[in-house]
Amino acid sequence: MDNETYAQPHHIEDVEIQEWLESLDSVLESSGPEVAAEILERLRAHATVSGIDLPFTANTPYANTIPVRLEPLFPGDQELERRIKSLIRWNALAMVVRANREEHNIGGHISTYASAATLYEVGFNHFFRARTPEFEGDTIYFQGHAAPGIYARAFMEGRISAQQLENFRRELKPGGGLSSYPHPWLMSDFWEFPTVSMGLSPLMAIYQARFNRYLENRGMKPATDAKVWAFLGDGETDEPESLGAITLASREHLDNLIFVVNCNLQRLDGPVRGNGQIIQELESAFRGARWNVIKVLWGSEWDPILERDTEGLLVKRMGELVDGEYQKLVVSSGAYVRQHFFGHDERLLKLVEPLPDEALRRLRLGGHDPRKVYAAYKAAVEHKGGPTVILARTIKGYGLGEAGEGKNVTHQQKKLNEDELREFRSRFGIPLNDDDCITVPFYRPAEDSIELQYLRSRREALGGYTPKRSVRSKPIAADHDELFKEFTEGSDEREVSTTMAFVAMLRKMLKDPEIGKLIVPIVPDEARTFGMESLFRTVGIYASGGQKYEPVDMNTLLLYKEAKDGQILEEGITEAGSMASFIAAGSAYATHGINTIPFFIYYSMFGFQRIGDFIWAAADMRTRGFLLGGTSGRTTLSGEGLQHQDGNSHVLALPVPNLKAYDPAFAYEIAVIVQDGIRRMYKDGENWFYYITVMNEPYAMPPMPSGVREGILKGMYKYRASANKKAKLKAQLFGSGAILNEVLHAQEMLEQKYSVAADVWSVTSYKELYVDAIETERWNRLNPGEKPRVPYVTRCLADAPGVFVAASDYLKTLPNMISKWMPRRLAALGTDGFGRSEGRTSLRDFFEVDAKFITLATLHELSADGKVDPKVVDKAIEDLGIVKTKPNPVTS
Ligand SMILES: Cc1ncc(C[n+]2csc(CCOP(=O)(O)OP(=O)(O)O)c2C)c(N)n1
Ligand SMILES: [Mg+2]
Repeated sequence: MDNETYAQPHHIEDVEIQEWLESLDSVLESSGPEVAAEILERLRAHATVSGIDLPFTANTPYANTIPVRLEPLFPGDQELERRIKSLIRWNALAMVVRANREEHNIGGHISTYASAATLYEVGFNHFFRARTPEFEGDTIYFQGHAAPGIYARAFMEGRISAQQLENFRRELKPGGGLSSYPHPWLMSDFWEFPTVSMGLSPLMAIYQARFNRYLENRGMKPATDAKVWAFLGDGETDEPESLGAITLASREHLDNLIFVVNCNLQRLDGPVRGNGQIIQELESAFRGARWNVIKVLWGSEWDPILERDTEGLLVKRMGELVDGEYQKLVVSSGAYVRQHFFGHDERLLKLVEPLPDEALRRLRLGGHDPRKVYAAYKAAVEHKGGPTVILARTIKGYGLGEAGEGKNVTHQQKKLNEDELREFRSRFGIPLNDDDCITVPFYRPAEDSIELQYLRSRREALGGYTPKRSVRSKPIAADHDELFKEFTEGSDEREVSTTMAFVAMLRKMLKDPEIGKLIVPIVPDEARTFGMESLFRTVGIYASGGQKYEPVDMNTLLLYKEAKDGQILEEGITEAGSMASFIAAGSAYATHGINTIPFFIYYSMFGFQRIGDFIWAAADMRTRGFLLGGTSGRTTLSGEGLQHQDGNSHVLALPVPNLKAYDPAFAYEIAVIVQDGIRRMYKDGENWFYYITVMNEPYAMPPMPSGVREGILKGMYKYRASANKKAKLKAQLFGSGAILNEVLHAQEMLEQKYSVAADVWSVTSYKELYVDAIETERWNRLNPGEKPRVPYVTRCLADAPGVFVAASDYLKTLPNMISKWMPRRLAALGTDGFGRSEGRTSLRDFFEVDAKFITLATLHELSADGKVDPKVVDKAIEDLGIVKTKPNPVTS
């Protein structure tokens, strides 16, 4: 656009503008908003064809979206609600101040809830419906840093004791305390959703809302008008995950989804957009994504002033300020506001002439006005066809006065001095005298007070208290031995990969009368990579609107079939979105009382490494299900190079406490792990979830030897003992995943060429072995008088002769971390380093994990024990064709 010509219009006569505005008003009055909108649309079209270059804007003016005349009556007792809210504010503040008096630096946040109190209280009193046996209830993601306010309300409700409040952030105190933020792992009958790692909850909420529809469209739960509410910070929206999936929400017409962004214009360090306007920026992003956007910027006190502004000057002025200026204005005196905001234009000054300075100071923002917030929420829950976002303007640290209201330091404010406490007390009318108030006691009115009666009656009307988490599903009944039996029988020399074996298992599970319906296959655009495309036809891809086109491959067996009741969640290229679906499906046993069993299969490198924080949140949430790391193994996935070839994920799986991680080599191992996993999670109700790596290297799957089931689950078992009982030289070789075949090959070489009798162990899980060992060690430490227990790995190897050599497709640290519990020294081979784009054989040579290197390592260990002459080892290097000067894979 040519700025010169557009931004500097000819002088427009005020009277001319006035005429246009008046005629629009009269159309609005006589014919209503639709006709007015139609006229504006036509004007716009006319302007365009007449050569007027109107700039694109996805924004509306800096004003409330809902005009006063469309505001509904506030149905509650506003005064009583204000009093209740004030007490909650006090208790939320008290818990943080007390905790920090008790223990310096224990932390906690006052200012987030201070800004959001009205946003929550209007929700609690009028909108948030609890889960009941009859109604699934609304699903609410509370802003993590607002947790003190949510606890303070639960205290008023009588659900949390004063002692628990006292022990906020000190969970280990006698009688228990409260976790810093929403953590279902720590408070499993209270919190449902972990939200404090910012950006995760908005994305999880979107996929949760979509999953609710999935359950409905698949006939697994009745359709209801239950909502998913997600409360976010405005600073939080800078996380790419926050806005990353908003087009999915509109594309899926998720009118069961409401975002409330607490726009206090501040984050931790300072303003979110000091030099811009975060609200307008968010509005255009959400409108562009076809969300219903409701701005709640100005409180009721502004309405009469706006009404006097017949020329639209005030709204124009409101849109001119950058957030940094607003941050200052909202905490300034009335005189300052008059001079710096209204003083800009004589006509604006005139608008507020009748108001004293004090009244100007008290002009509230929309997010602090229950009537405005109520109107927005009502419009949001009634909106049809798509998601709604409410952009509510608030002040960070509202009510903290000198202690931090609107100040850049407010996020970190945890202590108030005596004057500040008294001031806060007076401002919110807390019935505490000057002396009492500085001890910051928790305050709960009498059980029969009108405040508590009102609060209870509101919650009763909405079905009970929330948040509240409970496990509502019934355990599944069967063990499904028959289903998994086939996979323990071997593939009869037919070469298949563990991925193919898993997919065959999945196909069979999908047909099972009990669990078939419960299975939720999730793929981020990788179904073909894993050979799952036949499932498209058999169970269909979920498409909420059904398939609106004839697929190009209609006449083939493997057509791309989408259906309203399709079972596969084909998420497209979003591991984060797929993980959010996994979380929704894997926690449905609690959220919905439905035992959905998610199987999320993905390129393993893009799992823990890319979306590790979602996996951590899934763990916190007690999510159940199976993560399948496909195309795994740094040397097994060939050709793809360093960004795809995964030798890391089993190490990254270590920190997640309730995750079982397996690197199986054979189909029967997968069958045993999956069957046992389903039993533990869905029959016995244990809080685990599973990570299983599957590979794309085809080889014959052997039948399951007898007596190995327990070993598979515990992490290791002897797969093949040496047939040579007479050999003097002995070794124990440990292999995992596809590298087990290299180990088996080395076993032969060692026996045939070097007369070493080696036993081969399949190590299915270093993590299981490690966890067992550290637990055993701990038990022994705490029970010094008792007979010491022996870790499983030590027991396995108690009588195992010879040297120990381990090889896997992952970092060497995996075998090394259990070596201290082995009776003797261990040599560990693994795939530390970046790697190369290469074929499998070359990669295994490069990383030194193939049969040659396993043989070499074994001979070297024997030589270190004085059992083999070093010259033999040197000769072996030559015979095996190992190049000593080859690059070091760890550093090259
Ligand atoms: C992923 C992540 N990064 C950083 C933080 C640390 N942190 C906690 S609160 C906060 C500022 C929050 O600002 P905003 O989202 O605007 O919320 P407000 O408190 O202003 O409502 C930051 C940076 C976090 N919790 N999560
Ligand atoms: Mg903020």
